[in-house]
Amino acid sequence: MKSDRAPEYQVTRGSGETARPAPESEPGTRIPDPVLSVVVPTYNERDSLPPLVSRLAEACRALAVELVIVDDASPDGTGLVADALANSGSMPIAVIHRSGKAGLASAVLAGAHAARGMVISVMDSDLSHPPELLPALFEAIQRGAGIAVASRYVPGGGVDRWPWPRRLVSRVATVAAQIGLGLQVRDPLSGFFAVRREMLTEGGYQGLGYKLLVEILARHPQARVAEIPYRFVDRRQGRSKLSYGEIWAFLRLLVTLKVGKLESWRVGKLKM
Ligand SMILES: Nc1nc2c(ncn2[C@@H]2O[C@H](COP(=O)(O)OP(=O)(O)OP(=O)(O)O)[C@@H](O)[C@H]2O)c(=O)[nH]1
Ligand SMILES: [Mg+2]
Repeated sequence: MKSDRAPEYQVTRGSGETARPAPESEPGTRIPDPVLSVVVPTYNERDSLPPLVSRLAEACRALAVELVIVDDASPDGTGLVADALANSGSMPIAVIHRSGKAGLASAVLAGAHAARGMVISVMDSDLSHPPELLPALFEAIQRGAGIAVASRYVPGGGVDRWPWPRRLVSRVATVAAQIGLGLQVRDPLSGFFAVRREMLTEGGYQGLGYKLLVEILARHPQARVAEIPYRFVDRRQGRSKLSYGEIWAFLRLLVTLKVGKLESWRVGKLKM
């Protein structure tokens, strides 16, 4: 799916928009626009979303942050839970309701278009990604990194409670992306990262499957990448949405990006 056509969705912004005073604001002053937008795609994550929001609000107390939840009409009612959280006022939350399951990468791109922060962080809603790392990702961008990756595969990082076949698939896919696209990054398949907003709203993304970071890295080979270690925790609630279809989408994405890379190299040579 090409993601630069106008997405069909409905955005609701909860009362939390005005409920929490921003850090350093005078009592009674208007909450400033968020500097960090955290985009969280959800599909059947009813039980993990409330604890994620509490941990995220606590971890980001010192930042002007908004949460953008992108729900694809989850049959378990996650969208209603998201609306209730937005109206609870615990933090600024926007909820995007799409009409059906359309994939994680396209959900992130839809969230980025609705986000108002100058920095966008992306994370899963199943508590595999610790929200306590968000300030460090944000700071890495503030210090000049183009892309800040929460990385399982740098010293200090790792994966908890994954069976060996899952570890193997992750490692093989990582090496395929590194060799196939010439990426130096140790964890190019991470689903937990931060970038400047323009990097996600510039248009032309394939938005295929799960691995949006691979596409961002391939499109921005000159970007300075900071990798920050974290331990991925396997989900305890809900079920994985990773399917053979997603693996197939990943392979298609790699081939598309590789062909695009060869094409731009060929065009560059012809011009010389
Ligand atoms: N909006 C939306 N969210 C999705 C879609 N597919 C997956 N997600 C969300 O994307 C995140 C990652 O999906 P997961 O199923 O956790 O994938 P995973 O982390 O590779 O697999 P496990 O953690 O092992 O279950 C979760 O927050 C999902 O709810 C989708 O089609 N649309
Ligand atoms: Mg997960």
